[in-house]
Amino acid sequence: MAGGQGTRLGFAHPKGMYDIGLQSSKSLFRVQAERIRKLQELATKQFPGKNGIITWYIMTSEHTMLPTRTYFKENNFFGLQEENIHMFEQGSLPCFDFNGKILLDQKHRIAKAPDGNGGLYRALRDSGKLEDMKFRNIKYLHAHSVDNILIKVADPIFIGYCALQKADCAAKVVEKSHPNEAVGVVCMVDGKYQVVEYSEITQKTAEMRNIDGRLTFSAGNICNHYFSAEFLNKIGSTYEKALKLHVAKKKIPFVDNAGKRITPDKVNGIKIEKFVFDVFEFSDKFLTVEVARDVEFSALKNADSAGKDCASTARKDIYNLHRKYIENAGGKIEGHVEEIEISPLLSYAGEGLEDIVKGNIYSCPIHLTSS
Ligand code: UD2
Repeated sequence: MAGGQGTRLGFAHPKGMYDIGLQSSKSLFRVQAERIRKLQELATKQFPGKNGIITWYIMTSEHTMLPTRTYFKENNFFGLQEENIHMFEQGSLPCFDFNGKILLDQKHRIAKAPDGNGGLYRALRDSGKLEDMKFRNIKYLHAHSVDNILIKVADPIFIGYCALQKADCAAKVVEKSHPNEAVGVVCMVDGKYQVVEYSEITQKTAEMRNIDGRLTFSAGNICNHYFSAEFLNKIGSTYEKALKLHVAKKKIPFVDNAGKRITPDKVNGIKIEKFVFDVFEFSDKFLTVEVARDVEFSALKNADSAGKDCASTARKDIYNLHRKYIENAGGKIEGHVEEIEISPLLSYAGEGLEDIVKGNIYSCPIHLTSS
């Protein structure tokens, strides 16, 4: 899911193009592409004679489609086969002021915004991707936000577990760190699995704790989901129309009555969004899988000035995880821990490092590459 506008980050290009400042200067898209390459290689090794192909469907929006496409082309699809990368565009919805009037972006154009990451289902259907999945005999899918630097793209363990359990839909969660963390919570509402988003939960509910002191609603959603292709088809044909619409109050540039374009400095209107997790309630077999935050979740949402969910925290989380990978494989790191990077082309999730690092003593910066 790469159709968001990335306003909090303040980056003028699609977020996937962002370089968080690793030694390799790899962008989020490149890191993800290389994880897919490595996984294909591991799959092919594991099942000789079979062609381990992972199809990558990338949802973009009106503003991110062209630059994303150009970026991939210019980078030669990061070594993946172009035919296995499919970009498709999500829809958009009009923006309103607080009196319900549609805002104008230009005198001749209404203000519109992407229809939220829940636009995924309609866009998959209308762009023919559901058909493509059938054609390719794809049965299982992994969907994730573009901005998690630790994302285990197409995680074979998650997908395999969900498939074995015959789940039609699943969510990875991490334990929510504090009541106001900007993650939804997976829970049951009136007997149905749902996510109550961070922007919609009441403070009182967010703060509820069990006797042991842990948050009552602690299953933090990390925008990391599994779907069976069958379920996506069911959503596309039946339930998509029933998806809830959510309201987000935002600063929306508009043309005023005098024809002047205004960029407001405070919230002035409403964007309407669908949320990707709103299909959970239509699932017949829904699973949540709790994962370790330090291994799987570090989101890039803000500029560094925010001090959280930003490039410097993303880098730090990569350094810590890759330090563990080296130590678990029998390597030692002396001195200050910083700037440790292992190329995804060398290791997808810490595997296969023993032969390279065992018995070695490293000091930072460390950059392990595949050649
Ligand atoms: C999302 C989750 C939240 C939590 C958090 C963790 C939703 C609705 N909320 O909140 O519960 O898991 O992530 O970091 O999933 N996107 C599109 N099209 C759109 C809007 C967003 O593709 O119209 C993509 C966006 O590019 C990103 C992902 O969806 O990859 C999440 O969007 P966000 O960053 O706006 O979501 P956030 O952080 O509010």
